[in-house]
Amino acid sequence: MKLYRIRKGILLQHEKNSYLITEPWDELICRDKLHDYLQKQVHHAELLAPAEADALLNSQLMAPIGNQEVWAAGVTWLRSRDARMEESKDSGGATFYDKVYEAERPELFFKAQAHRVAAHDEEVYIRHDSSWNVPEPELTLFVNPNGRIEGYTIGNDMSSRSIEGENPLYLPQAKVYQRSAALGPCLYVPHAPIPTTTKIAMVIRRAGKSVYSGEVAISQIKRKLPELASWLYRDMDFPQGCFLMTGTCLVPDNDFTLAKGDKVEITIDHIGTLNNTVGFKQ
Ligand code: DO4
Ligand code: MG
Repeated sequence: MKLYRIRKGILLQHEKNSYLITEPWDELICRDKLHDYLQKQVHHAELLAPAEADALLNSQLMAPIGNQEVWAAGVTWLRSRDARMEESKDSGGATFYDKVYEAERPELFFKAQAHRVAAHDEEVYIRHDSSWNVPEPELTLFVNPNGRIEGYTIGNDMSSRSIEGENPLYLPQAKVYQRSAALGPCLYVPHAPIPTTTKIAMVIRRAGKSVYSGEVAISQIKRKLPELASWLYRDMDFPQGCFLMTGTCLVPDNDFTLAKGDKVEITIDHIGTLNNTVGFKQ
């Protein structure tokens, strides 16, 4: 089942049908056993004609987030560890990435509040004071207030490699700024955990031409998804639940940096495709 947050309410897609739900977003997604609850809603909700559902999705789509915080895990894939070790070798910071990849405690960092998050088809930003910028395509968990993973969405953890590479203590500036995160297009709520065969793919296009493409299966992640959620919920409450980006596996070569106008297309099996254009804060 897929939940799309639209200005008029919530559009629920189930077996090729679309329904309109008017319950508040935060209240709905925070329910335990969300999939079972949604299955019951199908009998009460308003059925939308296909053309009406398409029109709503094309004109009213928002990021699938209400009052939740967005957090992120880092260095959960070998490729991310290696890229970070390379970018920080001159600052002497490389060893920290190596250590955290092997450690029991994962790297977790605060990423965004909802007002800094871009929706599908909106612009994501690069910082004016950063010379080396990349998107990070990440499977993103929705963890409810009781710490249960109830849904999944696609996340883009936009990052400044020049700022993080200069000094790992600059991580919050490399990671947290206006529109440094994108989420969407929907919240996917399956009846069972997402399979490990699920693939994450990213294409970056410049002036219509592909300048990067890559694909990986989530089976290659170093840590278990519930393990990441349970570390995040240690000694912290999330009354509205929380979105947790689970780390990147696809990192363009070191000579690549994003430019204004680039189109970033991230696809995750079962969930869909998140499209964003790169820009700057005005
Ligand atoms: O250690 C810095 C951030 C790592 C990260 O965002 C990732 O691995 O995806
Ligand atoms: Mg990341």
